[in-house]
Formats: sequence, C-alpha cells, structure tokens
Amino acid sequence: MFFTVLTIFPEMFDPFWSHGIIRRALEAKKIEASAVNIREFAEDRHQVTDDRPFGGGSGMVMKPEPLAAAIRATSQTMQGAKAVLLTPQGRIFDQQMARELASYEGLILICGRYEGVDERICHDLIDYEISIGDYVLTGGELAAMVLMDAVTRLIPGALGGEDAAEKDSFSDGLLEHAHYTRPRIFEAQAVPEVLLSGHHQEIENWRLESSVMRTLLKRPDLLQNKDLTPQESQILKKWRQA
Ligand code: 9D3
Repeated sequence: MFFTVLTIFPEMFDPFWSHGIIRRALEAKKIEASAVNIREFAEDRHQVTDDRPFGGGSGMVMKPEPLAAAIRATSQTMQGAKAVLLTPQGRIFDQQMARELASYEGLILICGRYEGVDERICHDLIDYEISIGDYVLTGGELAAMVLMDAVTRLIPGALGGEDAAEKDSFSDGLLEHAHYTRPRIFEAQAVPEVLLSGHHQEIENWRLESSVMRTLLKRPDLLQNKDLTPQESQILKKWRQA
C-alpha cells in the first residue's frame, strides 16, 4: 500500500510515521508513505492556496488549481491509486470502508483546510469523500491519519506476528470480550475464575458470552443489522431476559 497525503501541513505527519505499528510497517515496506505540500503546486510567487468565497461570507476556500495540479501529478506516479477527499460532507468512515480501501494499491489522501475546498475539485478528481464522524475538526489531516491507521493494520503482515486483524472488534460485528492480566486480584476485583481454569472450550464460551453481553450493554445499535449464530442468539436471549 502506497499513501500520498496532500496537505498544507506535511510536518503534522512526521510523528505519525515515527511510532508503533505504522513505523514498523514502513520499515518492513508493507506500506510506503509521503506527505506533499499542496503549496508546492501553487504557481504564484506567494504560493497562495486559499481565496475568498464567491458570493461573500466569512472564511476562505481552498483554490482549485494548486489542488488539481497536486492530485494529477500524484496520480501519474501512482498506478491503481484512488483519490480520497477528507471532508465533513463525506460518508462516515467505518471498518467496511477500511477493508475496501485496503484492497487498492495506493491512496491519495487530500486534506482540506479553511472552510472547504472549491466544489469543482470533487467531480473529476475524487473517487471517495470521507468523514470520520459527526464532530468538527480544523482540517482533514487528523482524519487522514485515522484512515491510514485503520487501513494499515489490515495490510497482510503489517501487524507482525499472528494476524490479529480479523479477530478484532467490529470485524465480526460484536464488541470484543473483556480482557484481564496479572495480578489475579486488583483493588478487590478478581479475574473471572474460568480464565484461570485452563479449560479452552469453557474459556471460548465465556469470551463469546462476554462479547455478546458487552455489545448489548454498550453498543446495542450493532445488534440491529447483525446475523447472529444460534449460539449468539441464545446468549442474547438470556441477557435480554436478565
Ligand atoms: C461551518 C461549516 N463547517 C462544516 C461543518 C465548515 C467546516 C468545518 C470544519 C469545514 C471544514 C472543516 C474541517 N474538517 C475537515 O476537513 C474534516 C472533518 C471534520 O471536521 N469532521 C469529521 N471528519 C472530517 S474529514 C475532514
């Protein structure tokens, strides 16, 4: 996977590239990444990337020419890449979209700033418009990092060791079971006895029950569109009666 981010703040990405799983994936060449300054594609002497909105009003709009030049130049060097605009008007990002995006060879992530980008950028040059949720950010950069983080961990080999990606929360539509580590008693709270028993089947049963119960309590909305296995339905019935 090849990520190119188009932004007026490329330095924001340096700490993101430099830590944890993202850093390891870069070092292992599971992903490649660069942040390009849109300003470099502005033709004027002061490299201006914004302008006042037609029709008046407060705030500034991202000019189309530098952005279009940056997207075209990047597309030419990235065969099979999709262009993603991070925008509050986009479809809300979820795990299914992360899986879809992870299937491409490359992603060009366009980070808006100011009040927004000129509408005419969207029609020909953008494949996806994505928001990361219904709250107001100051620009698309953090959203681009969220997207790259979620996509990177789906790239085969990027997590290292065993492929935990598919066992995760959301990948089967339920929240994960509760987790415990040492000590066995922490502030008068004991670890569930079954987890210390060594009975693998009982542990699996307990984890599925924990998973279904937690989803019912914390995220009942996830159960609306989910196909349950007979075992899951039985657990759910029991906890709904409780
Ligand atoms: C006053 C109207 N605002 C729209 C909600 C203007 C506006 C606010 C914030 C325009 C752009 C932005 C900057 N946000 C993003 O670029 C952004 C974003 C977000 O704010 N929330 C969730 N996902 C995203 S992706 C890009």
